[in-house]
Amino acid sequence: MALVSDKEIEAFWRDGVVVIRGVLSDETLASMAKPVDRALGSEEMNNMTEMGTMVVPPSGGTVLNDPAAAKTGAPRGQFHGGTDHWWDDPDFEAFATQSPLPQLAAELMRSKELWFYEDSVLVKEPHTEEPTSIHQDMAYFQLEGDKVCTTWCPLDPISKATGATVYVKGSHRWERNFRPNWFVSQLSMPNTDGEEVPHYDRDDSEHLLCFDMAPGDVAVHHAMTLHGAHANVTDQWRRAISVRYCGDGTVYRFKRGTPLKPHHSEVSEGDPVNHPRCPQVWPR
Ligand SMILES: O=C(O)CCC(=O)C(=O)O
Repeated sequence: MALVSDKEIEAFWRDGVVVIRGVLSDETLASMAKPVDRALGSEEMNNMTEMGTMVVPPSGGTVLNDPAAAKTGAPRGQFHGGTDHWWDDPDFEAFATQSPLPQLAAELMRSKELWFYEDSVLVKEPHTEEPTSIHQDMAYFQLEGDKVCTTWCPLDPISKATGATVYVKGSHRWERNFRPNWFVSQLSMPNTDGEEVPHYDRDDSEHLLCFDMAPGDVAVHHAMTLHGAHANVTDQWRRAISVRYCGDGTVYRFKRGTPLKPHHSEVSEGDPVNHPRCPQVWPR
């Protein structure tokens, strides 16, 4: 049975994002609460809040912490982010490969086959001041292709106040490559190629789409869509898992300055994706 309608497929390709309601069951969501907690406690997790204080010295080169940017005062929440938890946590692997997500992504991208690229955990504690910087996922992926997407799966109710994601409508069709940044500052990663990401006011409803979401809803965006998220100004946690997939025609394309995964040394530019670290997940 299809998980998405023709209208939803049309919206995905027109706007570069669509929210599919009620895709994940309560049971599936509950099964990911502990794994997310485990991820938060793991050493692989980055404290994005601290990374937000990073600056590149005017002379270029190594990124430093900017003490002036570290804020003081009332206790504030931290923004945590990490990737590839499935490498050593079977619960993340099951979520990415056995849940409805692969079928959902394949249907929306009209892809006969689908591969799993990466999972990410993105948690904003209560009162996390950092909005997520506007960025383009393709800048971080060592990939090229038109059928590449992110499924953003919140475990908590989402509104603008708790840190809803925002998407620049239709930006996946601009045919423009933007430099990757540090997610919490608009600062581009050093030695990377592309244009600087333009500034957007997150409340700019003329250009940006923003959705209230319930746990179980999934926002799927195209890898070329510019997007970010609001700060979490509430007393609630904002926990989300992103699972990233690629479909028919995707090949490896290495991007200068963008972090590599260990298995990227075993594949070559232009190879179709298909490696044990990028397994086929659809059809099952
Ligand atoms: O969760 C967030 O704050 C941002 C999510 C995002 O940018 C992504 O998963 O690609």
